[in-house]
Amino acid sequence: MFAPPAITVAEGDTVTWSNSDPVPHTVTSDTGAFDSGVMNNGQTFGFTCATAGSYSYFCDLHPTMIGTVVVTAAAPAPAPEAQRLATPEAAQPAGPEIEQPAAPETEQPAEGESAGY
Ligand SMILES: [Cu+2]
Repeated sequence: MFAPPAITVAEGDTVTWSNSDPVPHTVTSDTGAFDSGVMNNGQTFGFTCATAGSYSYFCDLHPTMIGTVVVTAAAPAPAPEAQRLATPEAAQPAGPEIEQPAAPETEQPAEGESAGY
């Protein structure tokens, strides 16, 4: 079996399968996006996920073995204007930090706890 059966990666990542079984397997895309061919024990196969999408695959020798690679789109690069506005000055705090006193409720004992009898 493929483990894990489903994996999510980002565009540009490479997924590598390795066959740790004593019997041969393949990693074969349902749509022909990739096909490892027969992989014997210890062999590996890598697929670079250049395009976002969902890629179902199976083992050509054991068609009940199935898996999915979900490729998410890479985050868009920041616009040039946004980069110009992100100056070091804007990122610094405006002044000294002010410590907030603890809320009084948390400092007092629960009501009735210190009452005598
Ligand atoms: Cu197989």
